[in-house]
Amino acid sequence: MNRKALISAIQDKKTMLCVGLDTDIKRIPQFIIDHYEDPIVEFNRRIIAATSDECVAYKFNIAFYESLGPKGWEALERSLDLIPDGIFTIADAKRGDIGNTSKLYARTFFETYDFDSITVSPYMGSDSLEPFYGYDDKWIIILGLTSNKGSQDVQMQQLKNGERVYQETIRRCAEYGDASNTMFVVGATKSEYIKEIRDIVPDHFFLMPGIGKQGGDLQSSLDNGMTDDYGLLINSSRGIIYADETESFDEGALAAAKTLNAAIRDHVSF
Ligand code: OMP
Repeated sequence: MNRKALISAIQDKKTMLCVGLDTDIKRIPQFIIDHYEDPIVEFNRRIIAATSDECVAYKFNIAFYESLGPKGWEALERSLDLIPDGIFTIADAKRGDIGNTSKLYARTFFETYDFDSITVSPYMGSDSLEPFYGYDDKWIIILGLTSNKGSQDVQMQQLKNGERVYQETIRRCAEYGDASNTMFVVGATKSEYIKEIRDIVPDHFFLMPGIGKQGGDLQSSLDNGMTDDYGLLINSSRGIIYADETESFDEGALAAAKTLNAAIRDHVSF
């Protein structure tokens, strides 16, 4: 999906919500486990059917699928096929390796599986990300300032030039591609830093996880991160897909998505 289509989807649906399909076999209601051959696919099918009018993106955290071995990869493929056209898809795989290996990661998620985007770690530098750029209308989502506590350990460290590691990382990585094929992960739990990151990369989309279970602040994330083109994908995973763990979990997910969208629309005019 290209940038224009993504922006149009946000405008049409009046939301920048991304639903995270972090589908944990241990949290799937028992009746799904008992009655369906592939409980992950059935759970995702119901969540997608309930929420697809309420979001512009789905993010598959690959760990939840690959941890199940071949059945997990099959469930990933079948679930990806269930995403309606016009919705942006993210392989949250956080890959990155020497170029020769990254080429294969790119092939996995952009060819074997037809995702619109992949999350990548910038730690190994430009040659590790370069192979992901060889595709039309595909996106690279680079870890910028992550939502977790451990982001202090390296990302927040100060360099000799006075910049923090995450600032230097974002500045450099912005040069590998451009705002039509590159996004940055910026945690919603880091709202005090979002404005300065926005100053470094005024046009790039940010993928913002951390709303909901991690305690990120929606209002300040929107206030500090939005651009004239919206510029944000706001992710919520557990807060939506496990909002209700009963048999009517899909209705619970829809209600949670609507609540989040109402909060977004309170602050954004589409
Ligand atoms: P919830 O906390 O359940 O909404 O899930 C957050 C999702 O975003 C998980 O799939 C995380 O792996 C992912 N994530 C973060 O939580 N923090 C980050 O800094 C980056 C990501 C990510 O790249 O998506």
